[in-house]
Amino acid sequence: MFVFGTAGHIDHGKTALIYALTSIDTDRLPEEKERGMTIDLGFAWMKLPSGEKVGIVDVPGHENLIKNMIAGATGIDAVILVIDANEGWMPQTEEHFQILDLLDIKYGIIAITKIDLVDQIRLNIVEKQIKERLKNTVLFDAPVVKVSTVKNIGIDQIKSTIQDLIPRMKPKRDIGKPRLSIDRVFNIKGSGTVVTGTLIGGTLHQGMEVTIFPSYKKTRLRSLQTYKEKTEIAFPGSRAALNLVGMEKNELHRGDIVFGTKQIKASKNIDVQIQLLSQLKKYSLENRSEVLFFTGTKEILAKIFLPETKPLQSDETGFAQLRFKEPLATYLGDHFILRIPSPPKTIGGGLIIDPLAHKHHFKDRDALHFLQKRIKFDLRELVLTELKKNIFIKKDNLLINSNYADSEIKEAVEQFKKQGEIIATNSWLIDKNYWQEQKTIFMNRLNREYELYPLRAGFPLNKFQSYFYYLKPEIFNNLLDSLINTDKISLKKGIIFLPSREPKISSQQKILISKILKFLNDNSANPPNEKTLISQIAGGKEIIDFLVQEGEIVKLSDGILLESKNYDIMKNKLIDFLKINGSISIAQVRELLGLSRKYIIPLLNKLDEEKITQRKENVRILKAKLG
Ligand SMILES: Nc1nc2c(ncn2[C@@H]2O[C@H](COP(=O)(O)OP(=O)(O)OP(=O)(O)O)[C@@H](O)[C@H]2O)c(=O)[nH]1
Ligand SMILES: [Mg+2]
Repeated sequence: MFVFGTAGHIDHGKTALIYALTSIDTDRLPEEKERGMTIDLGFAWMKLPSGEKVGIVDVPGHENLIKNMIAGATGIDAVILVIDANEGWMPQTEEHFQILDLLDIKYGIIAITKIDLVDQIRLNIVEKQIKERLKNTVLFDAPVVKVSTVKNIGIDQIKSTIQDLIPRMKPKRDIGKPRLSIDRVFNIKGSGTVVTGTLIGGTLHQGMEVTIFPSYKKTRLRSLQTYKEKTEIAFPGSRAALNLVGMEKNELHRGDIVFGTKQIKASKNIDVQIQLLSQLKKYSLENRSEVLFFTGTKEILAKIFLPETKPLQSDETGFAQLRFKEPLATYLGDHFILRIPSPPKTIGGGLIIDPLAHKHHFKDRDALHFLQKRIKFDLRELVLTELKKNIFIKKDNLLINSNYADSEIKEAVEQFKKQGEIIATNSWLIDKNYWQEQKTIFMNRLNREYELYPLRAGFPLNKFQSYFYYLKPEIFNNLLDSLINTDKISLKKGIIFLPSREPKISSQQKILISKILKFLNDNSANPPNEKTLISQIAGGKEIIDFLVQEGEIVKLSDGILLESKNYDIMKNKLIDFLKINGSISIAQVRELLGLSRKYIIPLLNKLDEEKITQRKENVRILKAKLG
């Protein structure tokens, strides 16, 4: 499926040639008829001798209508460059030619028209002139066909030349990401709203759900046509007309995009490489200047940010960030054209290198290195730079706005994973250096905790979860696993510790520990509170904290301390009671445990806190499902 586009100066016979080839008059507007010139894009198609169909986009030649020409030229595979034998190479022949070059249209046919009006000598001169201009360009070897639509000369030859060209052309790829930049919107009585465009990136089929950008409205394809024929499926590279369910004409515009993919990402900043035209006179592209940006069928104002303060000169190539007032959904590798409004002229074009760029000023040299690495469009390099930029990214989002298939991206990622260059969790990909950094931060934090609390064996996991608040839980858990699996840390009962770490307890402290435990044991019916205990045992505070941490003692509200085994005994008695009786009152607790009232409330509160019991009016019932 290929689309050819016309190009050339006003009145050189583009529309007449397309009519001669296809019997379709692409000048359909009344104003076009009246003025005898093409104003907006025209669309036709033809069947080649082989039976294959090709689409044709006819563009206007008038210098004020260049923006329509650009919209028409963006989706084409090959050009029919039309040159009037009488007039030869004219200003818009040149401008169109430059635009085609910037859009990287590699294939074409040169049609010298109106040969009925010139003699052989003139024809030779024009042909020589054209060849001269095409030297060192991709179209130098393009076939030249001399035609007259009036005398029906060369028309069949154009057809056979198109036929011959096709096997040499590279078809548009199907990467499973269909998108169609809208070039026309109209209403068909009885059917509703129809949009047309050149489909790229994937197939569209009848009944499929699509999303319109920038409105993000979802709609369904009621029906599709390619080359005026109803079809169930449209392939990349074909001209397609889409009948959209439930969309009004005024909700859709040229420049909007129909996406067949579910996920659309857009940005107000894109990073690009700009190529300024070599023929620019007295023009340089200043930092922070405003230009007209064209991509797909979209036209929008862009503000330019250059890495250097000095402007970009004619014929120079340079990186830049472009900023827009509204987000654009472009893809890595998409082409664009730049123009200035006054005096109106095309100044250059280029390639999109980062369609989802962060706002930056190139002050950070990394931004420039990033672009330098990507300009080769090597997928492996793109994967690595993308990850480095994002640090971590959802697997499905890696290079989502690119002209690569998911399977190609996955394959590159797999290789890097094997080499340890990329860290992957279930749904995330993480930059290797960043991952290493996080591990170091984790270990430093842990060591710091030991410095602050040398007596503690370890530290609660949730403390670390809050240190790493900026990591997605899935990533944090993977970090943890990775540290555990490499024996850097241990995790037991929600406590993180260094495997090598023994609590540093002096013999002095050991004496204190047994003193405290004995005290608690002796006073189990009348447990002390923390304050009294500390006042009786010098240096007790640190030891009590340590024992609580170690789970040797339990601290109730009001600072009441119980030996853990004592607490467990009471807890089990209560549970057994509740299993049989369903509920327990305070008086029943006192009877069951032989505890005085002042301990009962804190004890029950602790059990509530542990989600073993819960309060119901004046009694406690079991909350936990206990086997
Ligand atoms: N004598 C002669 N006249 C031609 C030939 N082809 C086109 N013309 C005339 O040239 C004029 C312009 O032709 P179009 O086909 O409208 O030119 P165009 O390139 O489409 O013009 P724009 O779309 O406005 O850029 C018309 O009056 C045509 O009849 C030809 O082969 N011989
Ligand atoms: Mg025309």
